[in-house]
Amino acid sequence: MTNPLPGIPLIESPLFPSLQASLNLTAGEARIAQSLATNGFAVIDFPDAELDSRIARIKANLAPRFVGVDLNDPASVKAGGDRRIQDAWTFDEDVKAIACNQVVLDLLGKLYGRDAFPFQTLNFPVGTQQEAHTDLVHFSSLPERFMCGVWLAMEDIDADAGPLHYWPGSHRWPALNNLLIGRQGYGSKLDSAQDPFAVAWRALVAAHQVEPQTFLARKGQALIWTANLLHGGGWQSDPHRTRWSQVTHYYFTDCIYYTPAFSDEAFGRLDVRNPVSIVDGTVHAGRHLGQDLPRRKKGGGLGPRRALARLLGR
Ligand SMILES: O=C(O)CCC(=O)C(=O)O
Ligand SMILES: [Fe+2]
Repeated sequence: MTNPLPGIPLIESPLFPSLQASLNLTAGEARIAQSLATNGFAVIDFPDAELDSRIARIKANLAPRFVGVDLNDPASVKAGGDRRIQDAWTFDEDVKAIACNQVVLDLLGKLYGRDAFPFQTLNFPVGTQQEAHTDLVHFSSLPERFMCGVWLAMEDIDADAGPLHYWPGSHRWPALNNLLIGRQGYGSKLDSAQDPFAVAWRALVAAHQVEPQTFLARKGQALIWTANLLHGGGWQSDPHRTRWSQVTHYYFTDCIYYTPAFSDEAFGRLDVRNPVSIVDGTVHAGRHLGQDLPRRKKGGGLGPRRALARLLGR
């Protein structure tokens, strides 16, 4: 069947049930697809025969780099030390190998209907206790939702270590941006890009009366989340626990990439991103239907508004 809605990721499409037949999914892939479509997340065993040794090397390499943190006493992290390293793939081959896992890339490509590429890694030695959010307010695309996260447990994670939690089905709630919350964001400065959306997310949780689920992961399990799934880091009730984990954020090809929190779509003012593929260093400046997003030239070139208008053929 030809897909009449190629601008919606396959697993998020209302047409997925009829499109699925032409995808030749294995039974395992079909289970993952079903979980992503229904719940907005799916749990997998991370497909890497060398995973245990990679994890051991990553911990040894990264532990000394968390400035101000003694990982024999994880409570020290709460006293102001680093709790994450962004883009360790630039100096750690094992972090990079996890981000570039070919089985995961092939799976995501099949389930979304466009090629996936990893563009950011985050490594955590302890729980983040990050407020509930969707990744979509940080990393969106045109068309929408061509983004996902893969969160890997690098040790067994108990309830008191601040596990990942998420609201099943919340990926079907409105994809919040500044238009929806009545805010102008272009050029604004925020300590955290997700802060202005917190009130609306709380209201949506209350309205849907959905309880969060907690991922009590075994080492080597991973959770794929869709761009609009509400998730966060749970409360770490035991400050002495580590919670080693890696998140890789993925985009998909042939999209415009931008940050909704700092954009005003109504005025055509997009905070455009040019994500770099961790696989091969390719810069993915936005593209739509194979056509590049015209670059804004300094001193009188195309503004984002004219650029978008031209891109859309107007
Ligand atoms: O690991 C966590 O607690 C949350 C991380 C997260 O939300 C993210 O990296 O997008
Ligand atoms: Fe997130």
